[in-house]
Amino acid sequence: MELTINKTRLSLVQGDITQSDTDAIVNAANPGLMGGGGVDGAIHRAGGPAILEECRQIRAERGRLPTGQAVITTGGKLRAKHVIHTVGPVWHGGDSGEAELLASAYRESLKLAVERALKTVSFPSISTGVYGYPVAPAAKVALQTVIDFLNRDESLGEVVFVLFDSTTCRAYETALQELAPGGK
Ligand code: AR6
Repeated sequence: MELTINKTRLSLVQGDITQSDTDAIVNAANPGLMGGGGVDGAIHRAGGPAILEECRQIRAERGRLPTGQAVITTGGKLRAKHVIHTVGPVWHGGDSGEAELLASAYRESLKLAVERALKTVSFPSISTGVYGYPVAPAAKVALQTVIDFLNRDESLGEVVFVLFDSTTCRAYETALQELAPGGK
């Protein structure tokens, strides 16, 4: 499914984000930045040790990465030249600021991409795996945040959500149809 928001193509695909050839892919990391399971593990495995080495340096200089913030490293051996590492919120029932923190993770990732003059970015579904954020509300927050950003910033050419499984992909399609009717 894809549509145009202001000047930018926004698309939803099912797949493996490690195979994405956008300028950057976003990693659903944790504050330690030393890798983990899920998409984080897959990105470090596919990208090789150069990513972890840069994460180590960032960690040594800045300490742990707070939830909702983002940093950028090389993409190592990935097709994407860069990885933007962000930390989504752990789901605690929805009354602990989860939606705002999740929105911040998307916004800060997009800001970094724009600051580095990147044109294309892929996102996974941040927080909806190990961190337990229910996918329907997470999809709404993710898409609304990206749409709001693209309505204000015209420098990105394409934003892609690369969704690993069909249930997640369908949830994002449903949310996008509600937020921006007219996509195909
Ligand atoms: N491509 C795209 N999406 C993927 C891939 C892939 N290769 N692999 C998994 N996903 P999760 P979180 C999907 O758990 O909830 C890690 O241990 C997955 O199916 O990766 O933000 C970190 O180190 C799900 O839809 O991230 C943190 O400790 C989505 O990616 C913690 O997990 C997010 O699931 C972060 O948890």
